[in-house]
Amino acid sequence: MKGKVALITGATSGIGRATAHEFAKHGIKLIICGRRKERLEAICEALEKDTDVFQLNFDVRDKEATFKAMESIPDEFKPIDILINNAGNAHGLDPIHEGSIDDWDAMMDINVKGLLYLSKAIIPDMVERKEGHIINIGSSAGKEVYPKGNVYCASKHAVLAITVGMRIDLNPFGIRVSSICPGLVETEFSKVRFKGDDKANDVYKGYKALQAEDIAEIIYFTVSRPPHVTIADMLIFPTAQANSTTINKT
Ligand code: NDP
Ligand code: 8X3
Repeated sequence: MKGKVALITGATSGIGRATAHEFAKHGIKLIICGRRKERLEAICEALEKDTDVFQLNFDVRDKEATFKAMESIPDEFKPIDILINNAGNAHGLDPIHEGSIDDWDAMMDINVKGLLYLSKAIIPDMVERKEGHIINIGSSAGKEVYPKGNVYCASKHAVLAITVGMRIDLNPFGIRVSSICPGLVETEFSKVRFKGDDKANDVYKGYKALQAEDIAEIIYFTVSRPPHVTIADMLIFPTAQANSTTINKT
């Protein structure tokens, strides 16, 4: 895998950041993306001990900024071999009749449309080269719907439908497409979902949640399979979790 190039969205935190570190250990060159510039700079500095890194600071909701960012990638970081569509979050946890339209817009614009913008910017070159691997970060929330999960679950169901669609349409070109679907992972996810409310602290209490590094290792495993092997879809729970609503808490 040494010398391959991976672009990771949402690399300033959680699963994306852990994946950047995991890839760097294996000498994969990195393009790391996120909105928080200071974090990008600090992460870049840490990763540069192990590999070459280029940072891109943009909001995936912004179509023009996304395409402009992709155009600014220097030749040393091309072609892009691996795209990790990871940027995303839940915003709010409310019954459908009480949900905020701003939250709904954020989830559909970031988790679904942002993923599509990145894909549109990067996949055509993979098609031309008949090579590449796209990993979309789905969720257990893309496979089931839980109370008050409504629009977040819808956004992740969409990610999984897009993943299957990509695998079908890109099949003639030998491009691998995978979805990785975690259950509860202890990241900044709940801080974002609950907008800083103390409720976020309770989500990972009373059991051992997945850690971002657990998912990063699985993502590396997925991209490092031999070229004839595609991991189409993987669902990963913490041992204490059986489904979205069954969690063995002490
Ligand atoms: P974090 O909140 O820790 O990380 C989210 C990342 O997405 C950050 O790097 C953030 O960067 C980036 N991001 C969010 N919004 C935007 C935006 N508008 N433009 C660009 N980047 C953005 O959460 P996780 O690591 O947990 O989440 C990563 C992915 O994993 C998400 O798709 C999430 O849905 C999925 N997931 C998470 C699970 C969990 O339990 N934690 C379980 C299953 C799936 P910045 O703010 O700097 O822009
Ligand atoms: C994140 C997992 O259960 O909070 O996708 O939706 S969950």
